[in-house]
Amino acid sequence: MALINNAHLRDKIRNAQNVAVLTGAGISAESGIPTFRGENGIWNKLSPQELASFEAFYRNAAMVVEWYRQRRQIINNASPNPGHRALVEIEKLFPHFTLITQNIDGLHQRAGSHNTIELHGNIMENYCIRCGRHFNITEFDHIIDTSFDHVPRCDCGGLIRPNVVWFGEMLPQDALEHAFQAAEKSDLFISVGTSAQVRPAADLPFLAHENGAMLIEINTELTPLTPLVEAFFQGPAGIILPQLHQEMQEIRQAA
Ligand code: BJW
Ligand code: ZN
Repeated sequence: MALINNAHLRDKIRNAQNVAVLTGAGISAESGIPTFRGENGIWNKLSPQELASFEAFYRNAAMVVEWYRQRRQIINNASPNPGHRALVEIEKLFPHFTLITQNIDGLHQRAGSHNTIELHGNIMENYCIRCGRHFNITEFDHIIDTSFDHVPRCDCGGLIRPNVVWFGEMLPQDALEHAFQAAEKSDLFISVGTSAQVRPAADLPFLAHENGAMLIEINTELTPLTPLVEAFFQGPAGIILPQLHQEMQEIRQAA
């Protein structure tokens, strides 16, 4: 059965020049990376404030870096899934395409997406909070393993932290500006696998809508965004996105 059976949406897809996509943890779920919230979410078991905040890191750096090390291992062993790969193909159908991700796993880039904005950083990067020096994973792991208390410290004495955005922290300015511009300019905005609760990322589809974009949402569950969208495709991103790509391609080729 066809996904796109709405004439307005077909027209929009046929004529769209600017497409923006926002992804969240749900797109990587089928790669075996746990989501945050929801049935199999990691925060059903662990409180976010205890782990994804600067206060938590400052209080118990060893625990927080160990949590990130475990997640890094899961991500290293994971591969992009058909959902990530379909977005690589969808990118080729439109003159201007921006992929905005909240994920820190780098799977979009590994799949081959080009114009990608990482709003919440990348788990593979680490830096010293005092002097700003960056450390690659090998250096970082070596520092943790040789530290007497498993707390990673730079030569300058500063703590070394993952380059991710915790609650209460500003998002990278450049990434955020580009994301807002892409959302504002978009004719079509696709939200994939995000609970649409964490701001400012969650504001992007609303901004796109206010500026005339048509919204598509792909999620296994309804979210606060669902009432606003033109089309809600309920199901796993790894199944829906390849089908959406197929149908978008047919519509664009017929144009
Ligand atoms: C599938 C699927 C499948 C499953 N296929 N779908 C205004 C009001 C109130 C509070 C705030 C506000 N503005 C800002 C705040 C505070 C806060 C916030 O938004 N809080 C809300 C929770 C209320 N925001 C911030 O603090 C942000 N900073 C900020 O605003 O700075 C300015 C400021 C400073 C000081 C004071 C006030 C403002 C920063 C947010 C940083 C978020 N960081 C994290 C951790 C990153 C590092 C790490 O990974 O460890 O980012 S939190 C976590 O949530 C992570 C994610 O990127 C983010 C979003 O989660 P996401 O991707 O949506 O995942 P889930 O798990 O929630 O959802 C998965 C979805 O997939 C579900 O819907 C499933 O159904 C679906 N799904 N399988 C398709 N196969
Ligand atoms: Zn330093």
